[in-house]
Amino acid sequence: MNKILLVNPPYNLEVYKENKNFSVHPPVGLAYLASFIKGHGYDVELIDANALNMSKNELIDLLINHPAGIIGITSVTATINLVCRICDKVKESSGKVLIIGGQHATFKAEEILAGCKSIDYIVRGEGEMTLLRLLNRLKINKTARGLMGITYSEENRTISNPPRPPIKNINKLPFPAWELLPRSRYRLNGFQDIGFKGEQLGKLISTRGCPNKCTFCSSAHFWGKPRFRNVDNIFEELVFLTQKLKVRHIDFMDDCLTIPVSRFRELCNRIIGNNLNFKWSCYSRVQNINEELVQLMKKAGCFMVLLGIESGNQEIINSIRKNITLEQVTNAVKLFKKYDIDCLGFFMVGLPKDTKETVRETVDFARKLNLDFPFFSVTTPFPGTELYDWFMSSNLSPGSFQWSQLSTHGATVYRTENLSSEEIKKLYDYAIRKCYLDPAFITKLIIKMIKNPYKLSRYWKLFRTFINV
Ligand code: B12
Ligand code: SF4
Repeated sequence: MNKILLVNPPYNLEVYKENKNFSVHPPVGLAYLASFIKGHGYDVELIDANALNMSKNELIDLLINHPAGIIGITSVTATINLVCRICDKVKESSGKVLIIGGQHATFKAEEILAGCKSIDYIVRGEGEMTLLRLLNRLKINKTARGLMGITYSEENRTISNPPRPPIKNINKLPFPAWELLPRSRYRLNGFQDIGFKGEQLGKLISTRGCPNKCTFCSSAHFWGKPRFRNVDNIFEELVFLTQKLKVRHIDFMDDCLTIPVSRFRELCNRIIGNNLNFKWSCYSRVQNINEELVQLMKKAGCFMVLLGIESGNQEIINSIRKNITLEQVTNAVKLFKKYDIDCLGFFMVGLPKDTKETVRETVDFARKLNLDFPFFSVTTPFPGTELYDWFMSSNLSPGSFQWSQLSTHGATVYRTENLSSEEIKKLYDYAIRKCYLDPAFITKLIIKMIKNPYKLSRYWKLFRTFINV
């Protein structure tokens, strides 16, 4: 049987020109695919070239010489150019079957195939079942004709088969194949890392999708109606991670772990009732946060929450359909701080209705909240979002541009009716300087460093990276 190799491309090094200060995350999506197809008898290997710090050329050599005849690579908008360059080189020298999947590939499948002839198949949307069905076809030399979820080329035509319905019961999926990942390489940045160091970091995702439909986010379009794993199933994975892999920090990657709140309460109580000895962090929304819930989270071992706040102006928040109020944000942050749970907040600069004034309000709000760390991004119209459709159909878009020009840390093509690309970039720099060079923020940072010397060098390096804008 043909061996299959799944690949996480080296984006830290090749896209972000990595400075070693940021996090290194496991590619959980690929690890899900690996365990699923392995469970169906396929011989699979996973190369996390990102974590292994490989260069593009080292990876290309490895792929060309690897015994696998089928290679699957993951892609998001930021990495698609890199993935296409890798595919072109590998195809040129080896003729292997090349499959790509992931967020960007899903929303831009036909465009990708038109520009990158070396890719054989694009798996759109949720990958497990579609990849398995495709491998089953390839095994018996059959084409992808009619295979749901696949885009491919046939006789110089690009064909997009109908989408595949999502897997109904995600409790039935096998857990990600951690055994195929270089576990000691994974770490979070200085602000999120609680000091257990690489080996013990675990990631878990218990939901596919999000019930909300923020205009800048593709989650609802990608995953469809949200599907939730049950507490028994999540707990089984927690036991596996903590007992078998000796993980001490679990980062829940759900778009919003605290929804639905009944499941979340049950999960916290299950963790409290069993001594698994780990701490955890998660993304949360602010609407359903109250004192009783925060107390429960603390008791269950939560040490950090990440909140999508986006703006400090209520009208801007309403315009992106975030469905939260500034008052809810303030109350939630106060409660998390009261129970000594670190609070990280995400903000966006250059939302469609933003003006210089509203961005300044956002920065003031971020400072007033007294977060442990405020993160800012330049608004970016990713395919699959309402923001993208708006941008592309407006007269603001330059029409054609490189995907690499869409960056969450600096606008080069994106602009709005009120703000030019240059103004957005300046406002982003302003936000960073104003927040990170604030004496109160620096004092807080120094206190944290003193409390946890392990973090000292990592905090310092990250801080330098951020202020170097
Ligand atoms: C964890 C996470 C990260 C982590 C780790 C990323 C990783 N490689 O796992 C970090 C922090 C590094 C990260 C960074 C970024 N991220 Co991120 N991230 C996520 C998050 C929350 C979870 C990813 C995940 O594991 N999902 C669960 C698994 C099961 O899903 P999956 O990875 O998509 O894989 C499934 C399918 O896509 C498909 N599939 C995927 N790859 C392949 C490959 C093949 C061959 C096949 C057949 C199928 C297939 O099958 C898988 C199983 O069903 C998602 C949101 C989400 N809920 O998915 C955003 C998300 C992927 N990130 C996003 C963004 C924008 C970014 C950044 C650009 C942010 C930034 N400010 O820089 C960077 C880009 C990083 C990069 N690769 O260059 C966007 C992507 C939008 C886009 N069009 O690109 C998302 C969708 C968030 C959102 N809703 O807007 N991210
Ligand atoms: S930004 Fe967060 S809350 Fe909004 S749709 Fe995306 S995942 Fe859901």
